[in-house]
Amino acid sequence: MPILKADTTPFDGQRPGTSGLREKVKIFQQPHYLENFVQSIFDTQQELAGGTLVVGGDGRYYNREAIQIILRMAAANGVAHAIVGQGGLLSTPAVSCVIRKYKTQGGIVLSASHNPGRPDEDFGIKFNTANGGPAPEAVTEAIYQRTTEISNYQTLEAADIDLDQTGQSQLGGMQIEIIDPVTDYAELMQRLFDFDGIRNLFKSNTFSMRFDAMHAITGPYATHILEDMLSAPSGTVINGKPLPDFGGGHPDPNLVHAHELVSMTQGHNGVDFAAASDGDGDRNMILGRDFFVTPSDSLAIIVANAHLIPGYQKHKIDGAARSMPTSQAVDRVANRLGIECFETPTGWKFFGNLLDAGRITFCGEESFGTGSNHVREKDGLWAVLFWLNLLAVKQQSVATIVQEHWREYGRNYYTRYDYEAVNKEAAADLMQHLRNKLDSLPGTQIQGHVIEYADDFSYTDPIDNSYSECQGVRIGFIGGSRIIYRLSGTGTEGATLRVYLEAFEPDPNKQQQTTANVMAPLVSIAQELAQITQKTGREQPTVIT
Ligand code: G16
Repeated sequence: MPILKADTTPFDGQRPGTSGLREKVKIFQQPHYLENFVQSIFDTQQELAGGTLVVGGDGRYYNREAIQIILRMAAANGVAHAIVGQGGLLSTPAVSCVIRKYKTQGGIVLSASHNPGRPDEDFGIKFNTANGGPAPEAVTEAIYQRTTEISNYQTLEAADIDLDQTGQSQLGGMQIEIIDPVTDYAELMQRLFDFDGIRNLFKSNTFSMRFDAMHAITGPYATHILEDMLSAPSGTVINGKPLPDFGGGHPDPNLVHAHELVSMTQGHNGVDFAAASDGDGDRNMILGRDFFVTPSDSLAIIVANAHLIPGYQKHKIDGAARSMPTSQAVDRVANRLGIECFETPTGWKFFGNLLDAGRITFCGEESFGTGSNHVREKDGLWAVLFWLNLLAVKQQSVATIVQEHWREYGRNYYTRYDYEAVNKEAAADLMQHLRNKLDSLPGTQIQGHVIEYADDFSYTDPIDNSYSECQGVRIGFIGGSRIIYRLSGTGTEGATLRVYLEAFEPDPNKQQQTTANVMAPLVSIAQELAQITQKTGREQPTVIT
């Protein structure tokens, strides 16, 4: 099969954001756009030639077309072996699992995560390195630099591969193996959790659960693991069929977009436990009856209870890490356990070195992501199984587990305000305005609160000393409250301003207030400090989580 060398010219703006390159489908469909980015991966990641590459995506619109393009280019660029999920499907944590299990040289994940998928919506591509994790900044930057100077790419003239049959086939000099997307991942979960205990919980008839796959990738994973392997009643998984448009929904597991699931937890007939995952299966939302567990609390509770879970009870926990805007609840647990706790910039890629070096066992982010050293991605179903295992051991409700945790460690009230599709210049101006006054803020009072520190977060990786700056403005108050301002690195329209708010309450008698009430003063301070309405024209956020 002859290799074709196609001429091309660079596209602007192919620098990966928080998690890969995310753009509108129409941008990806431009001739050469995807090809330029993929060739830049092959040009900079030399070990892929002669090696093995994992390819899969969340099934969104353009997934199958993109996989055919990538496979032809992989073969033309000398990749020896490609492992592809059946139907082009692989969840993000499953890609990580497969890369690690088969010791491949990397993987390509096709997803725009929680962003909607339709011809007029979002698509994305991300390269994961041989450790199974998202490429670190040095790698994404090298790929980006290559996209700015690219002049040709290599492909094959060949018919499409049948992605729907498992088994082996050949494309030029490359062997392709289509695998069941669930098997390897399910085996890993079985090794970590007490499946017998969880099965007994489902058999007890006193426990009910719903898992919302949001018509995205976790449908087949959750159906197989929960209903087939763990004997949860059929119907436990809802919206379980992955659809290219996610059923018209927004596959973001939060209180706003997973409202159908939230309503199933409400009132006397509400289920005991509910969970949802996102487009590519790496996020999770945990709910009890009439109860929402913040992702930050979930991380803290996971670390505090790891000794109860088979996969984590044999060894001492190495340490924990959270992204900077994530609440400090986990810091309190780490402190009690006498383990290290790291504060990293937003982006799962920043956990990779710490996990590889054995400095942390668990990590998580406020953006509905939790994970451990079992893979190098955050893992939605893993978090759900962890909670199921915990419920089976403790035989308590979700609310009781969380409230007891608060009594013991204090409660970090937490909320996030997102202002989506804001004018880019206005958002940049708002951040600059904040940065300009950072030096003058410490020691001043605003609406009765004294500012203790104000900075623009930077991070030096303790393993390779790589340095990342301008990672978000932090304003800390005496008493432990914090306001953080960041511009999202995953949006595809204008800019998204995120405002993260946290208040600490050690007194058990004051831990049952509503988050909205407790946060109201901080919300008002956040508005005043950043002049959000004046600068963006927005009176209200688009989404509150
Ligand atoms: C990605 C990253 C996460 C990050 C999240 C939000 O998640 O992997 O580490 O917290 O984006 O990022 P931002 O605040 O910049 O939008 P996902 O699930 O979208 O891949």
